[in-house]
Amino acid sequence: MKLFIINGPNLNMLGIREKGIYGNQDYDSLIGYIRDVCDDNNIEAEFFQSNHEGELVDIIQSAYKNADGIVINPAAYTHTSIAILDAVKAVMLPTVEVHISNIYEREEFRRVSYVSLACVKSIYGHGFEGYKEAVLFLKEYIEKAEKR
Ligand code: CA2
Repeated sequence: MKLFIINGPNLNMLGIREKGIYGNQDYDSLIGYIRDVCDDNNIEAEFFQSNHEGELVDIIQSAYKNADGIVINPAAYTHTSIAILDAVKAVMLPTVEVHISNIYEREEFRRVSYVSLACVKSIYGHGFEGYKEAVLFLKEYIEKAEKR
């Protein structure tokens, strides 16, 4: 089973500022953490991070025929991007949205998530652990779908 793990703008800046919201671990620690979860569960993972909306659309499109599922934190594009929503709809792969912070307990503008409309699950406010939950959820979801 292969998953694409996609992170959006500014997540490469984790651990540098806003530690109260996103914690003090950096982006490389996040990737290391998810990689360990995937290795322990026999899941192949490919990691992507981009600060550019169109590039994120290209990455999502490239998951078509190259991955069994997607874990995505579109970061600020969560709240604005119909292009990312449409790309996730287009590839028709089970996709889980993850947010490190609880987007429903912050500013009003963060309460809208376009991408959630195309996701089988949304996880928010669980820190890095949310990515683990997303990976394990997708593993079970994809295995169940394969048996049908
Ligand atoms: O909680 C999340 O995971 C977010 O997707 C993170 C985004 C934010 O725009 C979303 O509303 C919620 C921000 C990504 C990281 O931003 C940083 C800002 C300053 C310092 C370090 C990272």
